[in-house]
Amino acid sequence: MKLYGAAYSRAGRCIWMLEEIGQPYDHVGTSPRGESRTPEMLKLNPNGHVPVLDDNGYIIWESLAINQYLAEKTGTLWPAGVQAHGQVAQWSLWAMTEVEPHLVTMLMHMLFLPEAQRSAAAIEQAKTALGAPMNVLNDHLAGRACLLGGDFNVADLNVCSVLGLAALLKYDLSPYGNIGAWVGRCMSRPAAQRYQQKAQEAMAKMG
Ligand SMILES: N[C@@H](CCC(=O)N[C@@H](CS)C(=O)NCC(=O)O)C(=O)O
Repeated sequence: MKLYGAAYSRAGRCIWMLEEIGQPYDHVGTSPRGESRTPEMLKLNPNGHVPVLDDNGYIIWESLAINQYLAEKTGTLWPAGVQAHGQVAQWSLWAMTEVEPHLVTMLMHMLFLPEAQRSAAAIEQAKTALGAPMNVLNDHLAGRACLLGGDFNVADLNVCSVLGLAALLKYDLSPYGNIGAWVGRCMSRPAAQRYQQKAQEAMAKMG
């Protein structure tokens, strides 16, 4: 099993999953400056993005799909039953489509774009738009320890790892008490701590 992508990038989501599985894996930490677009990498993922997982010649990309594949393949954090599998896909796709774009807009305009291209209006618009899905998640978590109501599973890992971008932005979770408590529980898992450690080390190396 070989995972490509820096631990501080979206590949970190899959590192968290691989750490939960607990089997040895190889990690190739590509730099964000073009290393995911070399001819070799484009053969693995024609989008030029990481993460990419190479499981003994079987190639899969898209961070949350990789995690779902790993969960089903190993039976780790994989709930039983077709309806639960539907819920895993539902929450993972929701996080990727309803939450992540707003966080990415904020990230770009708060941290990544050159100063002259940053827009306070774009940040405000994204923050406002994010309120709706955050309320949905906060309401859903009322009286539930985990997304599907039972134990922590890959749906929690996927959604929580997308919300990890909010931590990077120091996004105030205090209006969303259920989300804050759930994120705290998810991130205190030993595998999540190991992933965070790797992400911090990779970030420090990048300078
Ligand atoms: N939806 C994809 C997004 C992948 C993505 O955009 N990855 C970024 C790193 S976080 C990347 O590879 N950027 C380098 C590039 O586009 O050259 C996923 O979740 O895997």
